[in-house]
This record gives sequence, C-alpha cells and structure tokens, in this order.
Amino acid sequence: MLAVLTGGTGGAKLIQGLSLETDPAELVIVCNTGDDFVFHGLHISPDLDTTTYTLAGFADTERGWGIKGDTFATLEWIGKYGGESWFKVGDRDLATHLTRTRLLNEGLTLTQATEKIRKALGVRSGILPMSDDKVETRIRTPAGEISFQEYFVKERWSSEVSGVAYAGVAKSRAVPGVVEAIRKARAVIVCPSNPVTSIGPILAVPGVRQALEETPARVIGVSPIIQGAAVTGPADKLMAAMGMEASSFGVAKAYADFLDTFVIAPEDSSQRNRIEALGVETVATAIRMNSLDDKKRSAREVLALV
Ligand code: FO1
Repeated sequence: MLAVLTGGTGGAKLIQGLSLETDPAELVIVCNTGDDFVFHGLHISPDLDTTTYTLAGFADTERGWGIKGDTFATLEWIGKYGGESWFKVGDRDLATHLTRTRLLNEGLTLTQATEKIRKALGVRSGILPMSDDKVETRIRTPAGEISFQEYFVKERWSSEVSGVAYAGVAKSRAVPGVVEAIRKARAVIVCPSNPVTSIGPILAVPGVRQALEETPARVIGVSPIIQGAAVTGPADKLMAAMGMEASSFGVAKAYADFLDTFVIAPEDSSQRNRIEALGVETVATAIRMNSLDDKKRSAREVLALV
C-alpha cells in the first residue's frame, strides 16, 4: 500500500499518473479538508472531490477542478435571484455536494460520506479526509480574516496575506486509517501541493507529523515550486507571507524532519546541495505535468523511488 498526501489541483496531476502507473487499489489518499466550506448550505470538500473525480476519470483536468463537461445552469439561476455565484459549482458537481450534505445530516461522518461517493463512482483507491472534525484554513489579510475559498476563488489571491491559521486543528483528530496508512505503507508520497494551505493542514492534525517522522516507510515529496514560482496556485505567495523561502529548498526545509527523498525540477538542480544538507536525498527530474504523458512519467519517476 502507498499512502499519498494531497491537496487539490497540483496533487491531482500526480495522482492521475499514479493511478495509471500502479494498481489504484494500492493507493490510500489522504486529502486536505482545510479548504472545505459551506456554500448555499452545502458542505463543499473541494480537495476530496478533485481527488475522487480524478480517480473516477470524470475530472476536468484542464480547469483542475470540477467535472469534465459540466454545465452551470443552476448557478446561473441562483445568480438571477441575487444569490452568490462566485464559486462555480457545476450542475453535476452539485449532486455530489447535495449528497454529501444529506449524508452528513443523516449522521454519517465525512469519512463515511466520502466512502459512499467514492464507491458509487467506482473508485478503487482509498480516499480519506485528514479529519472528520472541522478544520478551517483562515487567511489573514489587512481587511480581516477570510476563508481559503474567499481568498483563492472570490479574490483570486489578490489580497496581501499576513498569516494563515488552521482553525480547530489543535482539537481535531485524524481519521482512523490516516496514521495507520502512514505507518504501514510501503512508501509515503507527498504530492506537489501547496505546503501552506494543502499539506500544511494535514501535517497540523495531531499525530500525523509524528507518524511521518516515525514511519519505517520511505517518505518521498515532489516539489510544487519550480524556479521560485508555484506550478499552480499561490503557493509561492503564501510561503513568502509565512516567512518561508519560496523555493524547492523552502518546501524541503518545511518537510525536512520527515522527508527521505525530495524530487525537484532539473531547473532547480542548483538547490540540490542545500537540500541534501538538510539530510534529504534529492532527485532532479522533469516534474512539470502539463500532459497526460507528463503525469505518467512523473508517477513512474516517483514509483521508481519507492
Ligand atoms: N476554483 C476556482 O478557481 N474557481 C472556482 O469557481 C472553483 C469552483 C470549484 C467547485 C468545486 C470544487 O470541488 C472545486 C472548485 N474550485 C474552484 C477549486 C478549489 O476551490 C481549489 O482548487 C482548491 O480548494 C485548492 O486546493
């Protein structure tokens, strides 16, 4: 079994490759839920959904979120009523949010609801939310604190960020299976996801970081940063705001206590010595994933390190 830690878009690219280059049933994927929020009364779990749709083959891989070929008629009508329409929930995607919200209202945990959705879509990999408890990534801006989705989608990362908090994380518990997966895996793969808002919340759930430090499995990370810039999203901006160096080295440093091997882009080869000085073996190989072939090739590179 391979344990995989991921956020949304960036991680999904590697996960798609992994699912094609190894037996998907071998993967247990632990997803960030710090991005979860309530929109029109519905519980939205973007990273769980991006992962599930990717593995089910329904993901819109161009956009990096939502369902391929989805339409947005419901949201347009909500807009006519003056309702909020900045978060683009597609008509088919809406069915997932309605189902999840109903299952949660019926008393199921987020893990159980995720399991039902995963099975209904024929996904063979395990998909676990990091926690069933509410953990909310909050972004501090000069105008006050906002949710991650308000920062990411509504404001298109335009706000200046002075801090990031994972509200509720100290009292949260990892979902049963998360710590076990990390401890028992053949290898743990940390996807090229945002270290502050995707992997950061998972690491902050009590017990997760310790499990990563203690696992006998090799922990392999893939850099979400190439030449000081995030491959997708605002990872570089958020790292700088958090006082981290926005580089492959900065990501390796944040993970150095548990990382065995870090995969960086050839363009970042000059950082290899600094990363190895952290005690992390460093492999430089093509990790930019634009095409399906890129995703499969990156997955093969990672699997070769397992
Ligand atoms: N990202 C956007 O940039 N704009 C959107 O309107 C948007 C809608 C959306 C709907 C469902 C879903 O599961 C994800 C969605 N995302 C959207 C992506 C998502 O908010 C982020 O990619 C993740 O939270 C970051 O990991």
